[in-house]
Amino acid sequence: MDVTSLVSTAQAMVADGKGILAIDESHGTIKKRFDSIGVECTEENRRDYRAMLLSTPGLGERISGAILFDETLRQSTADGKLLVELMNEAGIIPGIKVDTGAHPLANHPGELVTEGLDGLRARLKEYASMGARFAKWRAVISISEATPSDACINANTHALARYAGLCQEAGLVPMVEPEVLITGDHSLEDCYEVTVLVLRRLFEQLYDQNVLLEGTILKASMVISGDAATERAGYNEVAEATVDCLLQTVPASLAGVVFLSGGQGDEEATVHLDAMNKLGVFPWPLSFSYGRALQAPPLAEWGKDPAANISSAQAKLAHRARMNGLATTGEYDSGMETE
Ligand code: 5MM
Repeated sequence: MDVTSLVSTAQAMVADGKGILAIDESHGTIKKRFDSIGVECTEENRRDYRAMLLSTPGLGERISGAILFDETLRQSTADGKLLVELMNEAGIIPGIKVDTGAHPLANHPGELVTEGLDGLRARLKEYASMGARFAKWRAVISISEATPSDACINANTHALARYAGLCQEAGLVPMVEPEVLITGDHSLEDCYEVTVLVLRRLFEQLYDQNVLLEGTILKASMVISGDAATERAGYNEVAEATVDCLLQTVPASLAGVVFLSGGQGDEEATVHLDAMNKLGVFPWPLSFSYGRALQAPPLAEWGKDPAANISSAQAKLAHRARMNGLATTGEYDSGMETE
């Protein structure tokens, strides 16, 4: 294991003022996004959309890395430049989603387990040879009266730790993502309780698999009320509960924590991150790895006219990246949204 390189890549991913752009949608998910803007989901359109995002002028000032889907890592722009090359020139670290999706967990109705360990060692070797420097694996945990079960938490955190070990063996920084879903009418307190259980189990499993935490990034969900809860907690409550939950569970040696947006509005996700970073200094940087919360405005703009709206869509992405970059140091203010 090349400890020095893992640690320096992980630190670069959470450098001050920067975060991660998640554009690793599988074909089914990107189709949903394209359907929402009336664009056909072809390989060429997926390439053009993602190339448009990655070639945003100055993106590397606020985006340290981007998570790609397998197809994107192999693609070149319309004029023949590999997207990985374009990213390296822009100072954006290439990452890759390596799980093969969440599937029903046997004997546990409504619960999912993320698959993809079979053949992973060979896939990681190939991805590293193609220029990927970090990898992501997402597990999903749902909250309801009957879930999550211990079996679901154990199976998912065990897989995350096995994947993380294989990543480090291949020289890739693992980004471990145990997403506690926002879907449901649960309270902030319910979310806190489940997230503590999941993160405790995750770090036990990472420890068992000898995973180097200094060369690992946690992609966490915020502690937040369910999207159908009648009384949803406010920004400061979310920030305080999330930070408290992390302090209870995450070892100080971890390189950094980046949040997913998980269905929050784009400005809402920025305000939450900023509110956490305004609370003080923590053992690890708190940053972002948003998919929808970074892409919603540029996607909508590009969808109006994909051929003509490249610069205006890029301006939307650059703005959200800047707002979130400021939130990583607690320097965001909602007044900046209209500047
Ligand atoms: C960008 O969406 C990612 C891929 O999702 P699928 O495998 O379901 O197609 C997803 O893993 C994403 O990286 C994270 O969930 C964070 O994205 P959000 O939109 O929650 O910030």
